[in-house]
Amino acid sequence: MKQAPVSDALFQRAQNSIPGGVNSPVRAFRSVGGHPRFMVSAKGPFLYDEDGNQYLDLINSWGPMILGHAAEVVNEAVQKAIPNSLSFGAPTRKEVEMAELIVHMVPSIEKVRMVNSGTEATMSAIRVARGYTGRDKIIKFEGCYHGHGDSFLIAAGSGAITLGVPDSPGVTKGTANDTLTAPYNNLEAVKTLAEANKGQVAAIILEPVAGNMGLVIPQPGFLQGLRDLCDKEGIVLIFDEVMTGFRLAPGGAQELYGVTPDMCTLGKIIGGGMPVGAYGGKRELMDYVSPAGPVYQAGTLSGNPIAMSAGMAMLNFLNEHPETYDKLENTSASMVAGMQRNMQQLGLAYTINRVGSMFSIFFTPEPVTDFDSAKTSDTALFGRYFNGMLDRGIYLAPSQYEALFVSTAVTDQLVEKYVQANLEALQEAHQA
Ligand code: KE4
Repeated sequence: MKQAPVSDALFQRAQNSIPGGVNSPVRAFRSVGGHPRFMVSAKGPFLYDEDGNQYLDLINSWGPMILGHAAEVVNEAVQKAIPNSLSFGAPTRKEVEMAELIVHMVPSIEKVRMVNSGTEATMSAIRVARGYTGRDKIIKFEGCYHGHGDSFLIAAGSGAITLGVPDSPGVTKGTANDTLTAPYNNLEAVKTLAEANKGQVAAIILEPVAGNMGLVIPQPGFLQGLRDLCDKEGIVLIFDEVMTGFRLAPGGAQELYGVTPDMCTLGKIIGGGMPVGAYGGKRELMDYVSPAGPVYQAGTLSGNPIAMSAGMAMLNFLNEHPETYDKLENTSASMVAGMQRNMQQLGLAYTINRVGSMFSIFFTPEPVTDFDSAKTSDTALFGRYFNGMLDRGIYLAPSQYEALFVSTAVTDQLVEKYVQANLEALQEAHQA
């Protein structure tokens, strides 16, 4: 058992001044037991905590650190920008260059607005859809998480389901009434909702590959079916690519699956580790955004020069090195193949879903294609497995309902270390 007395003491102390001792709920380890490790540094594939423990990182800041931690190309860009002041609150050349780069990389984006988080991006995108269509309702999918905006905390995934509050208190009935939900991968259910609310649905928003109920893959025809339905009904199709953007391909899941939404939201990798979100889409939609149009949205630190420097360094690298995605595919496929071999050896048959460098193991033998099937997982067993991996220096997402994110810093040797730890942690978790 890796001891972490300094982290434990810090966690105790943190509870006096921060709700739950953390600045984002899923970090608190509530669903897996034990106490969170307080990190002091990270480099490449490794995290280092306050007690000097080293961990192979498979969260990578929940996605952003696709090149591993403290990537030279990003750090150099930030160090170069810092002496010129951290913020102006005025337009800069970098924002124009960043917007042009995103337009170049992301198929659906003709114009883009920078914000400071994925939550801001999704909140703003549905406001534009509502302003443009004059309609009030949105359709989201059970288990998808689009940040903590009121409209989305209905059947929400990620930390909301991890902590048992998929429908958060504090969200008004009026707001909740305008959010309709359907099971992921169930096109008929969406068509029924759209028919029953004809002319009232402004947008359908989804994670084109879901990462917030664990990893759930869109079934053949699902994304295209939503595209066709939106075309038919005049509904704005929004892909929330905060997780998948720049991760599954330079142009995200919309490039990988060849389905182009009307708008898309971005975050995580786009900032290279700095707080950045963005929403963009067709010119006719984005020209509704203030000050070009009537839909108001603003932000003091939007397009911040330091964040733009980090984000542009990251996106330029990914744009100029498409071979990065082949490397991530090979590494991730090797990790999952090793896990499959381990389960065969142990006579276990749990479900593993993977797309590119995102994957999840579900402690259920059922195929996992939506929220209900994800919830057949044994979360207590997941908790034991998680802690077994942590003890072996492997840092996983502390929830059954999250995806893992592989970075280019994971070497073949580290794949072997991961696979060996997986074997031992699976064995140990089943002995308890
Ligand atoms: P942020 O507001 O946390 O930057 O982004 C919200 C968001 C929006 N859309 C998708 C698809 C997302 O995955 C997220 C945030 N992801 C979670 C991880 N499941 C962030 C981790 C956390 O909440 O601490």
